[in-house]
This record gives sequence, C-alpha cells and structure tokens, in this order.
Amino acid sequence: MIPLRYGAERAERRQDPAMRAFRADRFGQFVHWGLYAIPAGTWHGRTIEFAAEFLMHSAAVSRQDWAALAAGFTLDGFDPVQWARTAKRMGARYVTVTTKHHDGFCLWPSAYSDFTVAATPSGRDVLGEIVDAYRAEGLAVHLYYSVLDWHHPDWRYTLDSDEDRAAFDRYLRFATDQLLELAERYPEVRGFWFDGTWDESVKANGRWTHEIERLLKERIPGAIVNSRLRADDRGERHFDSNGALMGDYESGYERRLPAPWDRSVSAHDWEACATLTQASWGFHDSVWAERGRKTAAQVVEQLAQTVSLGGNLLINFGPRGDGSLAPVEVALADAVGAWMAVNGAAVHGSGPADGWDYPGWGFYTAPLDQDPAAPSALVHAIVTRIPVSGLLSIEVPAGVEVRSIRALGDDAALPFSVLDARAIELALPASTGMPLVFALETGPATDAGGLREPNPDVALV
Ligand code: JFZ
Repeated sequence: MIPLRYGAERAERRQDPAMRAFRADRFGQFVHWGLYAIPAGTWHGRTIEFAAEFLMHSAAVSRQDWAALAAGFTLDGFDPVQWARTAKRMGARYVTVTTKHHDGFCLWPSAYSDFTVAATPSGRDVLGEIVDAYRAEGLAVHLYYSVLDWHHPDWRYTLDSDEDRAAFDRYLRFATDQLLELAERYPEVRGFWFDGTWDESVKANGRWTHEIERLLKERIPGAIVNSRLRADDRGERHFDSNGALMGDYESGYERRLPAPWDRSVSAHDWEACATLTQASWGFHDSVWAERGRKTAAQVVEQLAQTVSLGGNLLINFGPRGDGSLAPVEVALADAVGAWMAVNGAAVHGSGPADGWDYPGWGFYTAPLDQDPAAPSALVHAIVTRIPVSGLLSIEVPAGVEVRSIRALGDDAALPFSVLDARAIELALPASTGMPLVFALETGPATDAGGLREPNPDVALV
C-alpha cells in the first residue's frame, strides 16, 4: 500500500440512504445548457463538426466575443417545468444540470463572477428555477461544475512557474467560493458532478479535490460526488494509486459502456453518460449532429446493459438557445417513457442478476438487495436481439429453477419448454421494435433434472 493523504475515503461502497436512492434510480437526465446553445456549433457561417459546447475553443473565439452572447440569452422558450415533466415522463429519476461549463458562464447569479445570468436580459436565477421545477416533480438534482474555465484569467493548464502556481491558487479559491455558494444557495441538491479536471494543474492539486469533496459533504450531508473530481497525491485520477475508487461512484464511462459480460465493474458504483446526438452535449444545429442521433430503442438497450452491470445511465439533452427543448428530444423522451411505463421495474430498483451470465440476446437484471437464496426470486430478461428462430433459450444457473414467466405489463403466464435442468426455451412474440422484458419467477431447484449426461464434454457444468 502506497501511503496517501488524498486517496480514497473508504474501501467499501456507500450504503447510506442517499446513496441507496441514487443507486436505485438507475436512470438520470443530463442537461447541457449555456451560451453555446445560441451559436449551436456554427460561428460566422462555419459549422464545426465537434461538440457545440467546445465552439469557443474550436473556433478560437475571444473571451470578449463569446461573452457578448450573453445579450442573446433571453429565455424566450425556457420552461423548466416542461423540462422536468419531460424527464419524469421519460422515467428519469434525477437530473444533472450544467451550472458552469468550460466557457465559464454561470447559470446562477454568482457573487464571484460577472459572467452569469445576472448579466443577461432577464437577470433571472435560471439554475434556481431548474432546481425548483425538478424537485417539484420529485426528481433529485445533481449539479455539474466544470473546473476547467476558459473565461477566468487565473485558470492554468500547467503550472510552470511561481506565477502560474499563484494564479492557479487564486483560481482554486474562486472555484471553492463558487462551489460553497452553490451548496448554500441550493442545499436541496443531492450531489455534484465534476468535470474539466484532467489537466496537469488540477492533477497537481489532489489535495484540493479531496478538500472540496469534504467541504461539500460537510455543507450537504449525504451529498454524492463523482470520481471525475478526484486526483490523489500522485495525480492519479478516478482510482487512487492503490486502485481504490475516489469519490462515491465512477464516472469514467462516457459515450461508451463496459462490455456486457464484464461483471467486474459491478464491484463499485458507476454511472455512464451518453449523448443523444452524434457527439455533442450542447445543442448542435447541424446535419452532423443529427446523423448519429440515437433512437429510443438504442437508449433503452444502453440502459438495460448499464443496469445489468450495476451502473446508472445519464442520458443527455441539449436545450436550444431560447431554452426550449428540441421536439426530437421530447419525442425521444416520450418513446423511452412509454417503454419505461411498462418495463420500468427492470430498471428502477434493479441491478445485476447474480449467477445469470450474459445471454447474448439481451440482459438480465434483478431487484437490488434480493436474497438469492429466497424461496422465490425475480429475474428480468430484457431481450434486445430476438433470435431469428423466434426461440429464446435461457440458460438457468445451477440449483435454480424457473417457475413461471410473464411479459411485463401482462399478467398471463407464458408457456415455456424445459430442455434440461439448466436450459429452458421460450417462444417469442413478434417484435414491437422495442426490447421485450420478461419477468422470470425463480426458486431453488426441486428436481435434479432427470438423467445425467454421462459425457462430460456434452454436459452443462
Ligand atoms: C466532458 C466535457 O468536455 C464535455 O463538454 C461534456 O460536458 C462531457 C460530459 O464531459 O468531456 C469529456 C470528459 C471525459 C472524457 C471525454 C470527454 N473521457 O473521460 O473520455
């Protein structure tokens, strides 16, 4: 063990009520909204095929020109209640919203910056309205905060001189002030989602990442903080130099998921985040962004894979410059929501199904904290790839038997055939274009399964 002062806080996962609630939620909405939604990927007629929230950087816009966008932040179509209701209909149980992205613009009237909503025509506390609207719908709120800041004069990427170190210390003081300000203004939030922490300057300040996590948790007991904040004494990120997770859950999966068979990830809490567009988090008004836009079936498939591996999925929405949601994203939310309304039990409050190996045709999930030795247990089979035969073969773990199968949303027991002690087969209904979910009622096997196959090369183990 390498001795560390700023390494992981604990070896085990958190089991307090806030963390258990976060884990059971499984599905959250990410919202990236800021000035970048106004140019939406195009600067002076040039469309840049890269994330819209990076436009200031990728089109080399000066601080001053970028700051002038604030005059156009008019909130003409901004309806946070509609945002919150859309997220709720989709089946999301929490939202993570950008308070300040890399461009430094603050969605709340921060006392520590002049580049905030206070300097826009409405002067409204946009963040406060968002927090209230989502809370009113019963969703938990997490605040995204970028440490990287292209606006602040004291931000540094590297610390090459005493001057750099002094400037960056001032910067960290500013970030601390802002974060404590957020905790004070919005004490009802459940957590903080840090970003923009990958530069050498931050990695050399593991002590600050450790301290800010402590301070936020002191102000908001139970606050949940992602691993992306953290660096240890040696600049190791997410996992410390001894391999232990820092922060409360791993937030390294971005626009990718662990392999479906990689059960090792469920040893700790994690959350993946994904764009709906090709690769832009902020609203990008272009053919490029639309080309890769995800369908509801793809989102549900990612969600199923995530839950089967013990993670949460944060799916991103990029409201437009006027604050309105793009109709295509509302339609997506409703299509996912229609599926969740029937099949949500396989997601909310669910996690990996112990003993049930990745089946290839989809994913298994099971209620969290279910006793696997209970006389009756539930397993959800989420079918994302219907075999061309129309027959689903289900490999049953040793010592377990499937007692009944029904489709979620339908009480009728479905007939299935028992192939042997370890395999059953189910005839599938025609595809609806969305994943099918079956609830398997299982229990300890009562029957050894007839004659044993004498050839060990054939026998199932
Ligand atoms: C960051 C931001 O730069 C981006 O604008 C967005 O907010 C996203 C959620 O986070 O982008 C990243 C961060 C981490 C990785 C890739 C892009 N990563 O770990 O692969």
